[in-house]
Amino acid sequence: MKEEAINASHGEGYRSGYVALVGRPNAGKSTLLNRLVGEKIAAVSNKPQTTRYQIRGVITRPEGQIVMVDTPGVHQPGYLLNRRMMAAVHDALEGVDLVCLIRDVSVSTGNGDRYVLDLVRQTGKPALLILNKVDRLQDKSEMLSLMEMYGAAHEWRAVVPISARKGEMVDVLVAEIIKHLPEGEPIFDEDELTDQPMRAIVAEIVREKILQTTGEEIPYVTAVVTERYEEERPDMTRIFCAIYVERTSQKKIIIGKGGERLKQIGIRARQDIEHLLDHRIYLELFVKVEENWRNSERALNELGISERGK
Ligand SMILES: Nc1nc2c(ncn2[C@@H]2O[C@H](COP(=O)(O)OP(=O)(O)OP(=O)(O)O)[C@@H](O)[C@H]2O)c(=O)[nH]1
Ligand SMILES: [Mg+2]
Repeated sequence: MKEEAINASHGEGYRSGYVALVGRPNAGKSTLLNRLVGEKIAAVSNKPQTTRYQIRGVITRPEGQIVMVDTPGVHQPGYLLNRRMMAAVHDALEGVDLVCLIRDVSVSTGNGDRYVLDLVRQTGKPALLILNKVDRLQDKSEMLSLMEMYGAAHEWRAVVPISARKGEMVDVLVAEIIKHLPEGEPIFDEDELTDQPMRAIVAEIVREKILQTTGEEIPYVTAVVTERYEEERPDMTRIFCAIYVERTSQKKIIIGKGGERLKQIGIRARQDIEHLLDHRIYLELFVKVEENWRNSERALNELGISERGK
């Protein structure tokens, strides 16, 4: 009886599976994930190396379900933090049914792009090529040479030009991805959007606001952890987040003159978190100095950036 009910709801030919989004830093992976899920679950910024661990988003359609795994941008690791970020990429590639290479069409091809291409080829898994940021191209024919180059290097199941920011062609992309997944039942409940706990999403939103309101140096030395998350009433959550930096001078930058920058970070983060929770919150942020946390195993473990990249 139960089986019949499941078949009746999903029908034959329903497809589901895990899909990895890989690419260079800044290619627009997290923007695409948020767009497909319909909520902000991953931090986005114009600074490279924004994403630090795997973030899974669930996209459910009548034809199938995609569990999309967003990964850190591929880069050369320096600190232990960066080695763990790259471990997250390798781990994601191992665990998925389909790989999506996402390429920013508005920047020229470099060694990093060839490296990512090799990484995808080495998996031996079916792969899709996503050409992102087409809205930034004056002349769409510029894309032809990219298509030629990538087409000569690998046999793609499909090549889909999109704008993740504007949402152009993303429905076509979803349909294409589902087509290449194995037949199977949904992996997550329909109303689940991510496997990330709220505490982690909140920390990422705060970090995003820091990245968006500070200059070049701060993003790399900042980490955020939600220390307390108290659901006081159904319509009121109290959240306390610690912002880690490596030096007192960096702490001063984040706090800003008279506390102004930290206040702005808090206001912006609160708006997004309230939108996500659909009720008001109390958000308190404080800045802590932890020297060399990027090379500290203990600090990284506490921040949830584990060896397996999850
Ligand atoms: N014009 C334009 N900008 C985009 C598009 N998609 C993403 N961006 C911008 O590109 C920047 C990087 O976006 P992210 O989504 O953070 O990129 P990412 O690939 O997740 O980056 P990492 O996490 O650092 O690897 C942000 O400023 C986005 O707003 C797009 O389709 N068009
Ligand atoms: Mg990202």
